[in-house]
Amino acid sequence: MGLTIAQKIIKAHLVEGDMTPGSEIALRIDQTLTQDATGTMAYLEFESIGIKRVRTELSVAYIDHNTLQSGFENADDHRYIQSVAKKYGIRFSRPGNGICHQVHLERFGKPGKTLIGSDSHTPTGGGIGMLAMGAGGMDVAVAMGGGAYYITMPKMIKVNLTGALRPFVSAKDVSLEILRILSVKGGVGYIIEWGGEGVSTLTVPQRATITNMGTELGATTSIFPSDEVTKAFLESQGRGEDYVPLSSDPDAVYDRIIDINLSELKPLLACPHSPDNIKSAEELSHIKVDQVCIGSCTNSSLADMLKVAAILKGKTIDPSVSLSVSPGSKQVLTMLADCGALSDIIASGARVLECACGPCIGMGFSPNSAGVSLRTFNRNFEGRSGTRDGQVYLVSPELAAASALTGYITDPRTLGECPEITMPEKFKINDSAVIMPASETEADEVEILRGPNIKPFPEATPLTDTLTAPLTLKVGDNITTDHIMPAGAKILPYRSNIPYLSKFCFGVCDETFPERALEAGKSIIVGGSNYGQGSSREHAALVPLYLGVKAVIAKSFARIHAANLINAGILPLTFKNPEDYDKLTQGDELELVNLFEAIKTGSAKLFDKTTGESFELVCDFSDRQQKMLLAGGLLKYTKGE
Ligand code: MIC
Ligand code: SF4
Repeated sequence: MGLTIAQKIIKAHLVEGDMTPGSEIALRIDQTLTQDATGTMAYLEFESIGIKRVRTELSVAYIDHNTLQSGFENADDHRYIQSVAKKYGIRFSRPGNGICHQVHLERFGKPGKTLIGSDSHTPTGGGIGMLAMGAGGMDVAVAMGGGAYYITMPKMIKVNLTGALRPFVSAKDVSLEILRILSVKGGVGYIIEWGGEGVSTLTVPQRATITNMGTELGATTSIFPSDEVTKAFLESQGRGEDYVPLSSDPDAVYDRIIDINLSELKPLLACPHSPDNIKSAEELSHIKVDQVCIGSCTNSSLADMLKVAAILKGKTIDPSVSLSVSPGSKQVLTMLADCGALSDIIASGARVLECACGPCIGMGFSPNSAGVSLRTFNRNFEGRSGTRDGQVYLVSPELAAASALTGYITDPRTLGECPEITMPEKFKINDSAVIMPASETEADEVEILRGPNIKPFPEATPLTDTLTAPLTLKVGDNITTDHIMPAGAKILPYRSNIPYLSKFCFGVCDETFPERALEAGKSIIVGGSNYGQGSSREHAALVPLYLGVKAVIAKSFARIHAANLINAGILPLTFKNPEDYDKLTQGDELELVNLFEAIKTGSAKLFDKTTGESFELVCDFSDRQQKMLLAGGLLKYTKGE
């Protein structure tokens, strides 16, 4: 039987397990990336493993999230990460060099390689034919130490593309269309492979926009073939030697095939507050816009910025709109400046921000009260923008620029002729903002610089046979890690300080939770389906661990968060009968007995001491996960404690 592209890369990197969907496999990891909001924790964990040098082909530490530096905290964390990178053999991408995924695509990604990153949008690398996955910081730490990365062997969806995008229709609209078809849960347990004759019409940055937002489908990752377009992209980046062709076998088998005709797509928007709440621009043209933000790892390539500049050229934005533009990398910004397009953007009235995540993670640029904000980003979860009642719509750069001009949601096709952009044959290469590590001989002399913001991470305790604890919080479906551990300008600087962060845990759902959990000492959380979707932040597991959460019972879990819970020694359990969810009430006293036996057999009994009812739970863990839970989490298991 033939293989898909992803299966070929998996086969070439398989160190344990067999490739039967649903079973656990271990993969050798060629490259890792971290960003600063998850990086400090990942490097503290790496240090605690006690390895002298990273064992990957390439590891890069990016600073792109916490660049506001409104106090000493971030600057200290950046220094810490820079010193760790120097000592342990990791390249350090300075603040200002750009958003990790954009820079990685430009300068480091290689077709056919495996990449894990402590950021959920690491699948952006699938645009260049990498098997790139988001992971918790601890998993990245272990991979840097040469350890394998464990995942459940995914099933395969193929999206068969035909036709070509029409003027003013964008790769972002392809992402929104697949979200409309599959929903934020539809990709869970799958790798999404993009194929068909339409693929050759898409550039690498367009493909990367699509694989980037595959994260919003809950997919393990998304991947494109590596073809002549990939080759030309690598050559334009001066990296022609990194090219290898990659395609699926003609008889490769997919679990599901979805057809999308690119020629039939039109400009779309994801409406508040979920990336799968899709409507067309035509339907929403009456909505007044307060703010427009262009950038993020989804839409900040040179081509995206050039399109925006061409639409804005010679025009002024509507007086009631505030427009921000954040180019994805220093390379993009420099080239925009060199060709004059940056002047067109500035002249239109836009506020040009630095090459970083910025507004996407609520680092400034929060909308006004109940403000309508159109963003070329990938997530519009409630409160993520920093304004609790902000109404965030996810859109293409073309739609964003058009709406900034009119002040209303505007189908860019109404602007008339689509401006042509010319892409350069060669990109401007200047890697001076990537600092190389010390050599192995000099590494011993490098001192690690720790600031007072860095507090030790909480340690998990080994599983006990009986767990009696109150249900301190019951939440609904599609709870994101932004609900569990919010980000934003006020909180993000404390990513290295779990005790402080804990005050904000579940703040969007129930501000009283942290106090209640601490008072209870031990507790259990109940959630609906797709619990923990979104960001890879392991803080969404480490902070509950700090607050004494021992188990989360849900209808289903998102992949990275379930792994983070187990890594932190917290039990993720699912209801055998999802309707039992309705029978549990916040405040009930719950009990789980014979847990040692239960994790072996895969089924546990939950006893509700308050109502006297009992329920069946599924606790389907691999051998390795069972050992991790018994040891008290991944670090203790890795260190053999
Ligand atoms: C995000 O987009 O939510 C983030 C911020 O990039 C996160 C990582 C984090 O929480 O630090 C992600 O996507 O994993
Ligand atoms: Fe940064 Fe936003 Fe991309 Fe996350 S989604 S990596 S915050 S740009």
